[in-house]
Amino acid sequence: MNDSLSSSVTEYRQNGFISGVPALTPDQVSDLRRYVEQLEADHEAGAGGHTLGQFFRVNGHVVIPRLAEIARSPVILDMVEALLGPDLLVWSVELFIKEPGSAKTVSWHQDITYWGMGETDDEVTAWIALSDVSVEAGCMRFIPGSHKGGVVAHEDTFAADNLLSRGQQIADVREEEAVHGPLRPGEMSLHHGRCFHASGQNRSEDRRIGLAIRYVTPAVRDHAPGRDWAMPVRGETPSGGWDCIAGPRGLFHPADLALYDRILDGQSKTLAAGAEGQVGMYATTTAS
Ligand SMILES: O=C(O)CCC(=O)C(=O)O
Repeated sequence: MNDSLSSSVTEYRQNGFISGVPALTPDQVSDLRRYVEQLEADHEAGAGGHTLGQFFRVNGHVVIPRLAEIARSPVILDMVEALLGPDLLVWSVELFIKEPGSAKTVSWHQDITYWGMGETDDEVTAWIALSDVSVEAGCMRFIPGSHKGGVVAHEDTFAADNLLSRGQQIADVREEEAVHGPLRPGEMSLHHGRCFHASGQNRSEDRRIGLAIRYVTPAVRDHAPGRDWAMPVRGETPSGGWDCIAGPRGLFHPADLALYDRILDGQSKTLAAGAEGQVGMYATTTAS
């Protein structure tokens, strides 16, 4: 591992996040943004009974080839491998979009609270900026070191302007310790599944667009309940635990849409078990 990678790993272990890591070139990022916005123009109604917003909300990599392809980018995988080891799978790909001037925010939360993965260290989110994600545009804020404790209590607020569909939030956060993670287009941050994080309103004049890729290792399924699905992207394909998927056959291919529904159904059951009967995390949300 080179020096810069190894100091990023040290920082991640200490703080539970790192920010400002190069992920996509200027050409790649403008190409990807154009692609996402063309999808919005051409396929807003979605497919297979789901809106495009639903596919953006969770598991977009199952039905949108381009999102699966980005999750296989060697530059991103090299960073993730340094954090999680050589065997990697993609659990979900999601878009977090805040329109200019919109009131949407994300409350303080820990990602893995409802994911049926226990308190694992073997999950990380790579969040890639497709626009200028400045403080003004509502970049993420993190509480350094918060991943070192367990999963804490969250309450569901179902607040209309919260991009998390149950509006789950941690009641007791020492906001004064928060660190902003602004990103230029093409940069990424990586955060641990137990790291407290949140984001504010987009007060800039451009859309604020982030692509979140959730990576896991085979070990996440060792003691996890129910079934779960993931797409192997590097190293050994697990022989058990995960239901492995290959990636989309084409944009909104009927077989992938059927798989999407099976995954949503299975994951909802896991979420229900992990959340003591509360479901609905994967309901379609509007991100404007
Ligand atoms: O985009 C945001 O502001 C929040 C994203 C987030 O919570 C996540 O990727 O886990």
